[in-house]
Amino acid sequence: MSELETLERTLLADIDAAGDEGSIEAVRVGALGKKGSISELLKTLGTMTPEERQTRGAQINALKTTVADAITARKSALKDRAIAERLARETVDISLPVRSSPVERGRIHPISQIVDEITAIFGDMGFSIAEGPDIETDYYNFTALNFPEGHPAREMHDTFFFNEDEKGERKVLRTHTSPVQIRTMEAQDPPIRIIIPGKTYRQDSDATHSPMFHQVEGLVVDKSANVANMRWVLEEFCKAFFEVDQVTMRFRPSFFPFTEPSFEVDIQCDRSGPIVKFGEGTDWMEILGCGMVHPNVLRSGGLDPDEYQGFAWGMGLDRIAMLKYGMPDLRDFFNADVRWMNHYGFRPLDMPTLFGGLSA
Ligand code: 2NL
Repeated sequence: MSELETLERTLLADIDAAGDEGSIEAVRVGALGKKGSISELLKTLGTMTPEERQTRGAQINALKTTVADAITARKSALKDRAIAERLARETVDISLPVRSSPVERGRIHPISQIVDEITAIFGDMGFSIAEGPDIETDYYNFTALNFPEGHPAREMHDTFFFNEDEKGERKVLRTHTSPVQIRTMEAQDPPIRIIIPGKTYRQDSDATHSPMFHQVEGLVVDKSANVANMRWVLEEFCKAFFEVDQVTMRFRPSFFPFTEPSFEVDIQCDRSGPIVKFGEGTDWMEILGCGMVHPNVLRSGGLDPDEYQGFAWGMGLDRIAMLKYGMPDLRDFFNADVRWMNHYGFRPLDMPTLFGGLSA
């Protein structure tokens, strides 16, 4: 057997024996690499006579082609085998549950939950929701609400003012949602029964105050609205909201520029334990302010105070939400921390209703 035939047999046997892509590559380098056995043979062609080169050269090149083809075929076979093995090994467990949908995993922010609860309660009493702009004119935020120019109450609101516009007017971030009531009175004839949930702004920031906070105000205007009606509405609201059968409420005289008379309202509660309990106990907690709409405010809304009267109230939502759902720090409300939301948030499909329970 010639030297070339021996080499061919050895190489083909090595190729056959190579069990993975690493070893077949080693065979290729050993034969066809720069210093491989076949490459070394090709280098000897230069030292041969032309006749020798014709026969020997052809033989070496034939050997090279045979070996290269065998390597390619073996490589492809090994690749196929690897894929087949992987397919046999890897299985998809079609019985695994799919990841739940965002509708299941998402959470409703406690403030949104509180707004949904309050609108469910007042919606049931025949109120509708009104909304208005966060950026207001000085007129709607103050003047129309019976805050005279230069009155100290304007300063008390710690207002965020915009720079003067070309007309010399300074817009404000609304300090309460009351401008929406003025806009509603202008646009719609009594009877009016609306609640206004929304964002409000004051320059104040610490553990219990955020420069942006949430309010719900309410307004009733008709020909006979009175303090007794107001008291009933607010008591019904508190019973539904705190999910108790009875509440005891205390109406203390107070002052707001837009109401006369004005009251601050406390509800009786028990603060001795770790969480506040409503409808029992001997403590009082302030939850809202209210009053009969001031005649000047009715006039601002285009209504004749000799024909119409109304009552209104306002409550801050952030503190109420902290109380109802036991969240210790107001600042967490606005940190957008998904862990906090998973803990305190509400399931999106559990819409609060009076028949199904508000926060069950
Ligand atoms: C509070 C007190 C209150 C009102 C808001 C109101 C609005 C109009 C006319 C009359 Cl247009 N009143 N709103 C009335 C009384 C109290 O809010 O402590 N809020 C957090």
